[in-house]
Amino acid sequence: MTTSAQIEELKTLVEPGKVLIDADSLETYGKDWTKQFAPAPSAIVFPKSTEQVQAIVRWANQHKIALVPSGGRTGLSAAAVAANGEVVVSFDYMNRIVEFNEYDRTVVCQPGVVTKQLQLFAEEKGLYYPVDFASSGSSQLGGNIGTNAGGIKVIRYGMTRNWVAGLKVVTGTGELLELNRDLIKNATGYDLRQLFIGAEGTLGFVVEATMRLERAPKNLTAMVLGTPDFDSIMPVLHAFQGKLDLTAFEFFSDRCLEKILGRGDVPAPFESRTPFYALLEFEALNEDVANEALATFEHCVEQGWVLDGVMSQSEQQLQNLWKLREYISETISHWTPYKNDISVTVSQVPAFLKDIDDIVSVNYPDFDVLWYGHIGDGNLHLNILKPENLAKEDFFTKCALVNKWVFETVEKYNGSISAEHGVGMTKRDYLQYSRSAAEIACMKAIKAVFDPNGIMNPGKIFA
Ligand code: S2G
Ligand code: ZN
Repeated sequence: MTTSAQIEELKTLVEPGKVLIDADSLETYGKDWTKQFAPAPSAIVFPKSTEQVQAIVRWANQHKIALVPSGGRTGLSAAAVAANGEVVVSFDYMNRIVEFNEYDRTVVCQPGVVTKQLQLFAEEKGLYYPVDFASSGSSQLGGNIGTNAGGIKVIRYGMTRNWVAGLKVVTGTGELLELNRDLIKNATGYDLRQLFIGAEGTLGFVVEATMRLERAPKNLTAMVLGTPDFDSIMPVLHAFQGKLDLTAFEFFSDRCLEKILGRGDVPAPFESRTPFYALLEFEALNEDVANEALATFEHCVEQGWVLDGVMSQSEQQLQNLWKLREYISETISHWTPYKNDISVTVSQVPAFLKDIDDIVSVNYPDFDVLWYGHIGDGNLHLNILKPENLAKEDFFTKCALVNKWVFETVEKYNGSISAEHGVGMTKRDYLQYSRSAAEIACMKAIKAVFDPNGIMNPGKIFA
């Protein structure tokens, strides 16, 4: 635990009032969206500059005090949870968009810039920041980079790492590294920038990021298609991918739709109900593209892969169709769900999902299993709602077994135990299901290079 003398010293490194130790602040800033770990930091510090971050890291090295980076606190792997007396470094006051480069189509941002803030800034410039997900209204770029956030547009635009042109990080020794210098081409050895993206703050803290922007998509149009079973979704994906340049291909089960319609604020996509739904999106650049989409829809109906469907005819309808998918996570959070975020190669998705569905339904037939996710990039979100009559502890004990079955199945399919939410604390004990011992040894060697005293978000990714 940090001593009061050390806290007093910490206060001298930042502006007045930028170190908090009251119970509410410790509770609020010591956690993220996971619920398994009790937040217990010793202090929250709010730097306003790179120099202050460097001073904090040097102070932490001197006293061997662990630091936990904190952004929007929307993480789902407990990577931003401080459960062991660490000092939380919040980037809330490093939240400026510093510079826009029209010709480079890049924006220099501080880590505390909210994802939605960058998206809106890009729109004002007639451009587009294409990494999007349900929590973009409160997540921060520093956390998006730390997790290598993915979301709903990965099938066309890739993950956060595809959009980082340059990165300034403060390493675990307090050194400032300026990585890649915003260059498009730079063949001068290891691309160290990529090491810090997805490292969950365990190698260093992002203090500035130059983000690339894309041309704005035109006339985005969505379709929701009802399918008779899960296996029909992949031929639908294949059919549409062969004809259209998709910007998204998502799926969700009818149980998810049931929960969404129960909200009362989102209209059903169409009259009928089907076991599964695909939501796809494309740019209807002209009449031909829209007709191609309709022809492909007809083909899928003829093949029996699709039973019903709708295409958005307006921006409002586009938004309403997206709400069916984007509201799922927040809506079902009321049932304290067991959550998992896994991925396999797209071709293996049907067999993989069937294996897991069979295991869970055989062992726990009364479990309410909800499937949804970014099936176009092989990323599935398995959620199990806690049965009313089952105590939370008993439910999560049973779900620990589900975890084991899920990760054993992931290993069998050479998949990832964490597709986009990161490892944090929730999955650090299962890393071996997706990474070899040799890989883990290399990661630990890299950690030792950048954080020799092990003060940068310790206990995340690996214990
Ligand atoms: C999604 C959000 C978090 C979750 O909706 O795509 O990544 O798993 C998720 O509910
Ligand atoms: Zn997701």
